[in-house]
Amino acid sequence: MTTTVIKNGTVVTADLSYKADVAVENGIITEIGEGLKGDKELDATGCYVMPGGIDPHTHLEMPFMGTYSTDDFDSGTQAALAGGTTMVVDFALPSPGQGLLDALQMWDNKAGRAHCDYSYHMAVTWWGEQVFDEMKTVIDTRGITTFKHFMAYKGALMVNDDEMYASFQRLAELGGIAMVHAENGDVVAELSAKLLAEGNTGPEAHAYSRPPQVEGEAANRAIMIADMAGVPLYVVHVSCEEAHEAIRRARQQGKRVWGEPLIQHLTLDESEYFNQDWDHAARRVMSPPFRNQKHQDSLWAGLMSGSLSVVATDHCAFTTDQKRYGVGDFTKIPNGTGGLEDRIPMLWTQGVGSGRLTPEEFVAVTSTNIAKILNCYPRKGAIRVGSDADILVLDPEKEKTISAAAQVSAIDYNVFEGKKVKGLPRYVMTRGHVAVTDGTLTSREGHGQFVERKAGTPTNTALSKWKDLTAPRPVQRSGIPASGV
Ligand code: DUC
Ligand code: ZN
Ligand code: ZN
Ligand code: ZN
Repeated sequence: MTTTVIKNGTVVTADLSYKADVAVENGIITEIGEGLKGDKELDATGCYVMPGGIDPHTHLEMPFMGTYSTDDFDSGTQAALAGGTTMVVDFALPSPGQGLLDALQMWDNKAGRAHCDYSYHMAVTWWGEQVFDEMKTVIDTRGITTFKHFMAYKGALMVNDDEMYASFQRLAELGGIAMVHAENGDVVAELSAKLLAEGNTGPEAHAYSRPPQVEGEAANRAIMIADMAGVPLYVVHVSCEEAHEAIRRARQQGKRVWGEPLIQHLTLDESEYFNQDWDHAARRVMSPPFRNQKHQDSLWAGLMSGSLSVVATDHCAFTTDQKRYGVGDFTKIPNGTGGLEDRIPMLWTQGVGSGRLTPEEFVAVTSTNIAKILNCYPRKGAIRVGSDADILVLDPEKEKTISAAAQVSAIDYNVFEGKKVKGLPRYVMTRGHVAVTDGTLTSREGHGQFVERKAGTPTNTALSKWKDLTAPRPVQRSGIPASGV
């Protein structure tokens, strides 16, 4: 068996930093110490040796808003590795009426191309007895324990409060974790219709249609419903003070609630939508939209104080041509931005480089915290003997200017274009395989493996039988292509 030793670096974990070599054999970290020898040696002099990034929020080749997101498990996971991320967690998304297991089969077919390890969250896009039943199978036999609920995208992905409450209760008894996309979909639909009726058709109207209040309201509501159901809650893409404040308060009260800001919301603001050309603004249309400085400061404060736990990307990349589906009607601009390749360098530069985060805190919010939340620690998110050798060797002196021309992602622009970053991968290792050496990719299609996760202890055993909701409404789900949502 060949042993690879990463030599002369500083190991950084979420707890502490120390000088040591790291030996890897057969995809696993086998020894950490000084003066280790191997068949192959990687020089990490002057570098930090840390757990590879985990991005718990991606949408690869996702059917959405009449098209598919362009980065798939092939290009998306290469982009991840190029940027120091060694595991992604993608959302398996059933079309309304489609079973969970059926949707997972579709995701398995796509994910076979992954260059790095991956897991899934399951989306609950509709509610029915089949979903109730299959939740147990998904958790017990597939090792998927996290279920996301869209409180927005009315008429397509959105679930109502009674459906959400029922689903949360089911998760509580199965030891799962509820996740929410927190935006009040009813209010967004009203605001969007009003803006369009008044002739506001451009991408800047997208931001006006989703003010911070719609997010704050939904985050509060989800937290209260989760509390009543007794389920832990993970709030994705927290973009504003209103949602952060709700999470902060819940945590202070001892509720198991986590918040996930995105690198985009931390580093890009709403000026990207205003007085810009159509393409520039549309390329940055995502939900929630970018906010102002006050909200960005709140998110940074959350990371620094620990009230926000994880930095993700919501990587959902559409080309300019796809964005142009929304010319004349901002509600038809596919929502989503890229970030997989840039999360680590951007957060290192603007977080550690600015002194807001220590290197250890950086490791916590890019890798270790989410590995713990998702119950795959210390296989992932750790530099420990026995852990998977998913390793980022980061050179804090290496610099570049981000540019679409040089990116791995398959789209034709980059929302971070022109940003200078300092702190880039020298080596990236995925389960022992060296996938990046100084910007050169040597990853392999299909190398990625699915990471199963175990459920936690049930948090509420009171309600376990399927029950029809008392007042089922005819929910109109229109305009959904048969292939997706
Ligand atoms: N937001 C986006 O911008 N894209 C994908 C889904 C989402 O919630
Ligand atoms: Zn979302
Ligand atoms: Zn998302
Ligand atoms: Zn190899």
